[in-house]
Amino acid sequence: MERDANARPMTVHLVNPSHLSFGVGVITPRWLFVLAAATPSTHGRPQITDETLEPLELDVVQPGDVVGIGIHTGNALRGYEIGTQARARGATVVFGGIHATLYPEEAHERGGAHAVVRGDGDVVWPLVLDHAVAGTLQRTYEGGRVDADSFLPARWELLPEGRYMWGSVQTVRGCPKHCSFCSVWRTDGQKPRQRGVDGVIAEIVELRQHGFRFVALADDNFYPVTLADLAMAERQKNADRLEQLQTLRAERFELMERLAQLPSDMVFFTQITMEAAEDEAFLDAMRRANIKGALVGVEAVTPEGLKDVYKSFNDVGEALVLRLRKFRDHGVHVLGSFIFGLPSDRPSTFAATADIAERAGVTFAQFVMLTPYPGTVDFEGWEKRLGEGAKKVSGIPVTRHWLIPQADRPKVYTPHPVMTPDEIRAGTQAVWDRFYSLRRIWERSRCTPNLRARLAFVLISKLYRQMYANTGIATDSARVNRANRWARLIAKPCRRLFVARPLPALASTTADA
Ligand code: B12
Ligand code: SF4
Repeated sequence: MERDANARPMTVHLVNPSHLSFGVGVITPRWLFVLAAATPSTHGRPQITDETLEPLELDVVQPGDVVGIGIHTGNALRGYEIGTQARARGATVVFGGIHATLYPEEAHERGGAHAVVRGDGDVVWPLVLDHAVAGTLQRTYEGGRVDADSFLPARWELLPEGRYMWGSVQTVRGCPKHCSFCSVWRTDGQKPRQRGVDGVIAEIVELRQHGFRFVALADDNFYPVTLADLAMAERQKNADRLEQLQTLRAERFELMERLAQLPSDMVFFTQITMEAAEDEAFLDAMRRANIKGALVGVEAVTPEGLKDVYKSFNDVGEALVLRLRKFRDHGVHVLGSFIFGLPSDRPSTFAATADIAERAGVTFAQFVMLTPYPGTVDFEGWEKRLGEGAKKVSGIPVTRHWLIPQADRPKVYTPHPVMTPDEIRAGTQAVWDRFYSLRRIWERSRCTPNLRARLAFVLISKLYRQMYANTGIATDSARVNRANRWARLIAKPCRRLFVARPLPALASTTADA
């Protein structure tokens, strides 16, 4: 049905669901501000709600409004709750994001969706809004994988004042690897879609103008072309491929040169494979560019563990320690990401992993429990194995674990050959406790230049642990609530450590400076 021309103008709401709100957010959820940029001005100023800050006030949603909800697997259930409530208030509900891309029907069945956008929203969103106004909405839209040239810059002027610690700018989407637990290479593709340098720099300059000194480069893999890839193309005498790879690599260096020209108080963080340790020129360019930290997917510290996850390009043992130290030697701090619960893990794996993390000098670490995420090779095998016999919790089969109410949701899903779920959970918790003990944090804080920075380091380490470990691993709700309260309390003072004086007059960098 077409909208009545005399009706009040509709409002476009964009909602990032979360069942936990911390008052302050660590990283800006980029999709909100990209979709805002894709919203034509004829539809007014989009209303943005990030529930990691505060829950959505439903009263703001009026009949005839459009509510766009972006979901990943972990927040899908809360997203469905919002969608159902918004639809009951007479709004048009549209879902998007990785989870809706994988399960569009679920958003219809459980989330009150009028429409679902699969894939990237940058190009297709204006069409969806036009159809919503005209009353001609389709059930599903294929946003596809848009070219890097079509990635929209985020509308940072819509950021709420003083709520986030880090800005986020994506420089490349997609990853050439094929890890078994990861959906990126299947949904975003294995061909790196690398954004032009000017667009990336313009966004970062804008964020610095607003007082953001810390920016997460929200990339899947900041090192999409390895030296081994170049050597292989040369060996195969594949001139086209070689040229393509060389261009991508050259653009990475160009980006880093431009980052290096920005105010020296800026700090960047990215995600990268440990292969970059082979490439000293790249690491040196990262240091000059103030890319001071990177999440490195270590995943496992044994050859069997790496085989489990199809990640044989990683190292183990002493070679692994040396590789990780290489980053640190080049001024790039590592946030090591480790997985527990792999089939080859044994009770001794927990301590062995903690040892390696410490010896390798990683500055931060996260220890996640193997979770079969939809869209991954692991998920498909697991779902098939369990079949109709999958155990049910609250009437929901564990193969749809994201639909189990948060309070009853188990923390471990993949059956393990020798450990019980409780053993895996307790082992993982113990490693978090060990790595983030005050004594160890204090030792690690030596990497900072002065006492003030050391204290800041301690605070941030504690916040990280509360936000990501206790709220995600603990099964007892008292512990989760305590962690949530703690995180709320320390998040505000932590934010102050990240912001800088706004520089409204900051100019962009130039290619030939
Ligand atoms: C940066 C990042 C992070 C950062 C920052 C998160 C943040 N606050 O933004 C950090 C490191 C904190 C993080 C944490 C985690 N992440 Co993460 N993250 C990413 C990453 C690399 C980029 C996200 C991003 O900013 N993209 C840029 C925006 C513009 O793209 P987008 O979000 O996809 O949105 C586009 C479309 O999806 C669509 N769209 C999105 N929403 C909507 C809504 C509507 C209405 C419409 C029309 C369209 C639409 O349009 C957008 C523009 O094209 C993605 C991978 C990826 N390539 O997206 C993983 C990814 C989202 N993360 C993932 C995971 C698993 C996690 C963790 C659970 C990891 C962990 N074990 O701890 C946590 C969860 C934290 C949490 N509770 O949210 C998975 C999600 C898989 C899944 N099925 O849910 C992804 C896909 C990576 C992967 N390995 O598979 N992550
Ligand atoms: S885990 Fe990292 S390296 Fe592996 S496919 Fe995903 S993004 Fe690429």
